[in-house]
Amino acid sequence: MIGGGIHFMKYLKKSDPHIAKLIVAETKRQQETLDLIPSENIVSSAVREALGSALTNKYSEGYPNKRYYAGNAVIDDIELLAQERAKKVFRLGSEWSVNVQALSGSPANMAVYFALLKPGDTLLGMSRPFGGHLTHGDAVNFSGQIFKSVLYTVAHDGYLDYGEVHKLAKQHKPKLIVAGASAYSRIIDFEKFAKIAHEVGAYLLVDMSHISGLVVAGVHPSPFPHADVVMTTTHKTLRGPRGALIFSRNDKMIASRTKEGKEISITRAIDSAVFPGLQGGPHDNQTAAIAVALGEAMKPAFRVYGKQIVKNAKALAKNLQKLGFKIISGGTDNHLMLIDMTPLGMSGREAQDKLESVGIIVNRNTIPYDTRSAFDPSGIRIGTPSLTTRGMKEKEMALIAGFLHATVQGESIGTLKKQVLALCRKFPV
Ligand code: DSN
Repeated sequence: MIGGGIHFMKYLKKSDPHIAKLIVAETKRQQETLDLIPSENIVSSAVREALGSALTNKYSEGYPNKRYYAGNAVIDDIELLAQERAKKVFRLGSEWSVNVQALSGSPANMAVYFALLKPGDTLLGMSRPFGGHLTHGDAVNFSGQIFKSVLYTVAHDGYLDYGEVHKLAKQHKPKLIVAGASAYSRIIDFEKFAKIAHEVGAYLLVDMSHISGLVVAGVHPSPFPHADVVMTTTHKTLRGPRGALIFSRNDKMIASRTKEGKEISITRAIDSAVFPGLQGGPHDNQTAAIAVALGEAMKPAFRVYGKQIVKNAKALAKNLQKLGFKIISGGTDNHLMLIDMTPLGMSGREAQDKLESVGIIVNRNTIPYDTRSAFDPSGIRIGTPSLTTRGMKEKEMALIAGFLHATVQGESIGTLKKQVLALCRKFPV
């Protein structure tokens, strides 16, 4: 059965069969392939119902109890509940506030930068080809164009080099240090980042988008004891709809942008940067869906889920290594890993295409010190959040490692495709 039961897209199928057909095709693709892209996940039907609800019809510029349009009493309750749950999930005290309106991770980071920095200020972030994110100061992104970005890398062993971060911070005196990654498989030591930030008088932003579900589950150290601002997207290991949360310390002050430059909390500065600085009306259906996902993340089952993501990633890495794959840094502590495909005689792009032909979905990725381009890099990035949501465990990771190996060895595409499909059917979305 495709999608959500007999009523699935009852109206859409009638009113716009073309789009309905495409949605069915994509749903089928998701059901019949193994998704190893570590930033993707599968949301619950409850999250999807909230996303598809009447809340999409409302405009609610402003914040709870301070809206510009009438008719927002219910929306206020929803946004306040989302905030309350976000703080509960990460066990935060009254010194933390949270903004739930940013539309996704990049606009959320942009809001943080616009709140804390002025154009031309220096920020220190992780270099994208070494595992960082575009918005952490990359030259092709606003973050590397509006601000002076200085980028740290990882050492040749694939681990973060905190000595290098310290050296660059002392040399460039950034106003903001960004800790967080999108292709780094090891624990990030937020305490070390905070020490460096304090020494040079920088704010510390932790972008925990990739690992926030692991933080909830207690399988990655929490950034909250150390950071001034913590941003997470809601759709990765946290398993919610697309969106973002910006947590900030409401007891830390900054000069406002007004002529008088009076001191305001960084929370207020971030709220103003989100609205009216960068966005108009929030997506209230998305806010409700985030609240639903946070409600799910509060349940004991989510902790089990987060732990299993890491167990599965470790099992996958071990099995792949046994089969001769070269995993960057020699393994993983979290939900993902990078594989250097060049010893197997292919680029990341070739590997991505071959794997897709048998129904295994990965993304090509640069590896540290890559000599190839981002468009045709040396590696692939794989992870386990989505497979774990489907209920797969260590046994299936061994099977999947075997599929990856057989595929890159050039075994029969038809046979492998059938085996992948059989596994997908055993663990339906
Ligand atoms: N595109 C996301 C990822 O794959 O990590 C980050 O924005």
